[in-house]
Amino acid sequence: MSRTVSTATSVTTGPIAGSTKEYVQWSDDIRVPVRRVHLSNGEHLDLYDTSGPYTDTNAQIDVDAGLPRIREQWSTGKGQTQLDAARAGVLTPEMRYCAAREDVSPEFVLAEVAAGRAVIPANRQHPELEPMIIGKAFAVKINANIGNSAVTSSIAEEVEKMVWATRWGADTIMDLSTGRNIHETREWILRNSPVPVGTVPIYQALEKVNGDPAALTWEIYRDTVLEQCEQGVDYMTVHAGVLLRYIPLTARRVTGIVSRGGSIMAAWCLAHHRESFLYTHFGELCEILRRYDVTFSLGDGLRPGSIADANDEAQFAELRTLGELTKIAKSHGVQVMIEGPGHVPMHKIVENVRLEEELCEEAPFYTLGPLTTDIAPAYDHITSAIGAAMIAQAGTAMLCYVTPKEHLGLPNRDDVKTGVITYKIAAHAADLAKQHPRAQKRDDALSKARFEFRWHDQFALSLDPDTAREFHDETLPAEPAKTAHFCSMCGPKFCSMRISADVREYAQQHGLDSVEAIEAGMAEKSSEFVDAGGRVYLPVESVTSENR
Ligand code: IRN
Ligand code: FE2
Repeated sequence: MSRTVSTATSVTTGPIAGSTKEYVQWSDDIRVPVRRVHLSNGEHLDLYDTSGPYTDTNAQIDVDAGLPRIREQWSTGKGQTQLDAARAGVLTPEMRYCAAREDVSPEFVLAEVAAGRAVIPANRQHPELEPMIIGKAFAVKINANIGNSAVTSSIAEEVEKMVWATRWGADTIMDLSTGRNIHETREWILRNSPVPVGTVPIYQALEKVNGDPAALTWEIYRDTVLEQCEQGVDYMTVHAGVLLRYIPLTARRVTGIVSRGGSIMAAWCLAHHRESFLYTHFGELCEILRRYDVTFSLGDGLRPGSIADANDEAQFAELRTLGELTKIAKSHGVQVMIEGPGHVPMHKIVENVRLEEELCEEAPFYTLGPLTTDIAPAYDHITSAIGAAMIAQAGTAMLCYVTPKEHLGLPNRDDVKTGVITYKIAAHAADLAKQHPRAQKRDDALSKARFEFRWHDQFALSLDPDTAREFHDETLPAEPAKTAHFCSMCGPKFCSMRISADVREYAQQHGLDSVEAIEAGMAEKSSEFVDAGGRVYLPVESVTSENR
């Protein structure tokens, strides 16, 4: 291993409150992780789990040694990519693993991969990976971007951000490190990451030429890609759709080119007045990625960076080129997803999915939000989660998170958690709207717990049990309040949940069904009201504990 920098790192371990990490044995060679939520009524619910061994109390975590290399024992087809195998009708262990996690048949996974509607980003050199699938027929996934910049953050912090992001539900992470120690940072992240790791190789290539885009060459880029493939990167953003002739289309935009990779390639094209080397060498690039089964994430270098620029000619011209490149990549047996915007007002969101599917053969769409308004810096996790939920409902397969620091600075650990939880909400809301068969189970379990005042269960089933509990305990910290039939929002008298439970009880006692009970209860209340003088506001002295 080429790790020269010691991290002396410690990462967050231990189960998420109210749950344990379990493994469900699916077949001789495959056991899939679940987060098992234990409920006070003796029931339990198994949830999709992205957190790796870090939440397993029985696991020995040694960041220096890296995670167990589970895929080493698997007999993945020699020299075949997942796409090749699927097309040949061969079920790989990775496909079976994904099927088990998603609770669908392996044949269904195979069919979606073969059609290019789903991808399994799994570099042969990343044996620590717990494989996952990205496609619109499966649960919507989320990605968390981490990575240091030249100005801030150490390797240890980045490893912890990866562990932290996956703990809260990040399905993949992207290491967007720039500055020094890019290679070492990535090595530590990869050897410890249970989820696919994505990168944008042009960032490291740019470091190699001291930040001067004009000094980039195909050879420098190619060698960087090879270096990252060797390390085990599972998918790579490649901004190969930024063509020389598209650059003038951005001239009159409000925010020009906002993609980092897009602007690097535009600068290169203009400096040399030549077509992008990513485009002219695309076939060669396919052959490299194919050898490792690295998945393309074709970058949206011309995505809109403001509401004013959404769905413009530059954006859609690039998308057409990405469609052309999708076909080429697939003809080489390489898996592909397509990156999407950006900043898009709500009424222009669905059009993006429709066009992507039409132009790119329904390759999984992977979007950055989109932000639905530009006016809320510091709250762009919210402006973008609105767009993310909508675009995922329309068919986006993976959402790239946005943190509260978007446009403002590098996210810290708290921002990472906020971004992940916010995007889990968007993804899950979309799963519900798409009527994903398993999605509603969790809502139903939580609602039932809420209605029955099982506070511990409500916390345990929530996306962020720690914060839910903390908020509850701010006003009612005592243990008896964990079974009390109210919280401090409405107090004991005005709790709608308590009142409807009372209505049910009334019905049972009087042998009535609920509608009758409500009518009878209403009539009883109404005569109480009339008897008390028929006034909405009573004089203070007439208020007793009975009619308050
Ligand atoms: C996702 C969709 N569109 C862009 N992204 C992510 O943005 C991409 O996956 C990567 O994490 C980052 C690349 O940013 P630039 O280089 O396009 O700004
Ligand atoms: Fe932006």
